[in-house]
Parts: sequence; C-alpha cells; structure tokens
Amino acid sequence: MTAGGRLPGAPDPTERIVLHVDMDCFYASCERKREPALRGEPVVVGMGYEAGETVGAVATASYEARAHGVESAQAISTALERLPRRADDPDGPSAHYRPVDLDYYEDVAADVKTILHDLADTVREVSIDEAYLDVTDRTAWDVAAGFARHVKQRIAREAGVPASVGVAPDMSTAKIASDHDKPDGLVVVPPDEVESFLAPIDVADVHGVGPVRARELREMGIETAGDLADADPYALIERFGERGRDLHERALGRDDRPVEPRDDPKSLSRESAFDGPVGDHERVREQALTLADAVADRARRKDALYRTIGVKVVTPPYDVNTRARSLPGPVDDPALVRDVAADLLAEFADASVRKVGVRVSNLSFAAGEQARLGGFGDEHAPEETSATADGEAVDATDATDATSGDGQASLGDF
Ligand code: DCP
Ligand code: MG
Repeated sequence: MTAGGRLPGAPDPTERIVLHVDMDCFYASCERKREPALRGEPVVVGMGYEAGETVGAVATASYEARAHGVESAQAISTALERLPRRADDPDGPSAHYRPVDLDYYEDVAADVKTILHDLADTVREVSIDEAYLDVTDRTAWDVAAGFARHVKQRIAREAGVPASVGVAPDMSTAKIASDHDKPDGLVVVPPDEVESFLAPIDVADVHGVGPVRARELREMGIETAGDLADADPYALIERFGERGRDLHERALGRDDRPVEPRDDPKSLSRESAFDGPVGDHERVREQALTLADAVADRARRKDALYRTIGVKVVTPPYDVNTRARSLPGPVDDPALVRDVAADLLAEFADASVRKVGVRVSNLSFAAGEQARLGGFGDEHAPEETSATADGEAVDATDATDATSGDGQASLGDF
C-alpha cells in the first residue's frame, strides 16, 4: 500500500481496521425481543402512535413491512393503507403496530454498547443504534470477517437483537459497508478493494452527500461514487467549496478521521443485570450500593460534580422504571449517592428485579486540579484521567450517555 498524497507523518489510513455497527430496524427488533411472537411478522413502530388510532409517523418498520412500501417518517395513516392492522384484516397482508417505547429501546441499546466497548478500546457511538469501533489492535484483515461475525453473534446472543456490520480501513467506507447488505449484513472491504467496492455505490450514499447535493451531483452527470472519484476535484471545489474536496476524497475511500469517542457525557451511570428476576430486595440493594460507589468514583476521576442522582429498575417483562432526585447544588459526595440510591430503590422493595442501575447527571466539571485538593492521591493515575477512553471500554452505561449527545430523543434518565 502506498501512502498516496499524504503528508509525511500523517497516519496511514490503510493501517486501520474500522468496524461500523448499525442495528437492523432497531425499534422493531426491540419490540420483537420483548414479544417473540412478532418475529418474522411485519412490524411497524409509530412515533405518536396510539393503539387503534391512525395518528403518528412511522419511526421504523421491519423489513417484511418495508416490502409493502412502509418506511420511516411516513404518516401512520399512509402505512395503514399499505398494510392494515392485523386485527382489521386477518386474511390479507397486514402488520402489527406498536407505539415507540424509547426507555426500553435505550435499555437494549445500552446492552449493545456494553458489548461493543468490550470488543474494542475505541468506540464512537453515533446514535441509539449505530457505532464505529477501531479494532485495529483486535483483529487483522485476513480474519476480519470472523471477527465481524463474532461481533454480530455476541450482540444477537447477549442483547437479543440483530445487527449489520461493515469493516473497512476508514469510517466512511465502513458505514457504507454495514448498509450494503442489510438486514443481517456482514461486509468486509479490505484496503485493496476499497476503490472497486465504492465505484458502483449510488452517490447519494456517500458520506456527506444529502438529497440536495445528490441532485446537484447528478446534474453534473455524477451518479456513483466511482463517477465522483473520477470527477475533476477542481470542478467539485468550484461548485461545493472545500466540501467538494472532501467528497472527492470520500469517494476514493480516503477518510482519515480517527475513530474518537464522544466526550463530555451528560451523565455517568452503571448498571448490572441479574441472571433472572431477583425478589430479594437486600440483594438488589447491595448491588445498587456497589454501583453507586462505582459511579461516584467515576465522577470523581472525571472531576465531575453532579446535581441529580437516579436509579433505574428493570422489572419483568422488560419494564424500565427510572427515579431521580435533584440536589440543591452540585456535589461530589459518594455517601450521598449511596443514600439517595438506596432511598429511591425502597419504592421497589416488593418488586422482582431484572436489572438495576445508578446514575448521576446534571454534571458540571470542576477545573482539573482544584477538585483534587480534597486529598485524592496517586491512585487516580494521570493516564486514567487524561485519556479520553478513560476506562469507558467496560462501562455499560456510558454507552447510553454518549447516545444522549446526539439528541433529546435519547436524553432519558438512563
Ligand atoms: N428512527 C426514527 N425516525 C426516523 C429514523 C429512525 O425514529 N425517521 C429511529 C427508529 C429506528 C432507529 O431510529 O429503529 C435507528 O435508525 P436507522 O436509520 O438505523 O433505522 P433502522 O435501524 O430502523 O433500520 P435499518 O435496518 O435500516 O438500520
Ligand atoms: Mg439501524
């Protein structure tokens, strides 16, 4: 592999192995996890939808429903014309309609992200159902397909939902690869196949090309990524400014962006699942106190103060309950995290519990050293506090935190 036109010292993108994971019809798959009778059936999940009503918009549809022309962002009324409710038309083609239950989907997403953090040191969570992993140190090109299969299998087995995976030397190509053979896709594009893989891809699917730019490119006779790669970069720059140069580079599979975790979490949390529902409140409480200590420790290491302390309790079948208490001002107080968590948990003393979590949120960040004056010594090793990864690899719940960075929709308390 040659270094192309890169500056000396710039990272060689062909040295990296980037994996992109995107869950298949994610909300619908979550509904199937909760309700296995929906497997293999057309499923439509509606935002603002209520049982028996025609209001709302399609958040997602299972692939069986997509085959009938139902798609994301469509009005539920349109979807119902294409695929009536099962109960209304038991004989013809029909679908199961369900309202969005974001708490539950975020819970499943947190399980997925935990697995991803276990599989890679560097994970960039992009949305509730999508992430990039830098797996350069975990695999090699000749066994990358096996690694990707392992990723899919672990997600399926441990989180109970299907994913599509793409592997490529850069983020942009990895994303196109994960989308290339959906659902249940597994596409590996080694460095020497990037150009030929990208060439026939529709120009609208190139990273950074939205519908408007796609139309403009088509007007210029550019239909595919290959056309874009062959286009005169100066003509693209003239038309689109510096962005034109980026597009040209992306079409060639030249995307040097490193996989970087999103920083500045809105909250910090830890959670753990029991093997099965636990009715013994003392056991649940003990687990929550351990999690409280872990969260408080984590906040301290990040020099974070918190104003809100919360718990999450998942009860059968998969009901996600969250409770939180806000404090008068920001604190760094591990004993208080324990006390508040135990107190909030008391409401669930008679419940059987699948999973428990503790969260601190409403974070503010103290200025570096100041927060250390309280006597934290060398046990907070500098490499732990300065590295962006900062142990996130094993923290289940930072997964959801980073998801929250993307939008209000996923900014729930857990
Ligand atoms: N979503 C939404 N409204 C949209 C698009 C998506 O509410 N207009 C939600 C529902 C999706 C989830 O986000 O399940 C993930 O979005 P994706 O674009 O990844 O779509 P899916 O995962 O549903 O399907 P695919 O298999 O194409 O990834
Ligand atoms: Mg998806």
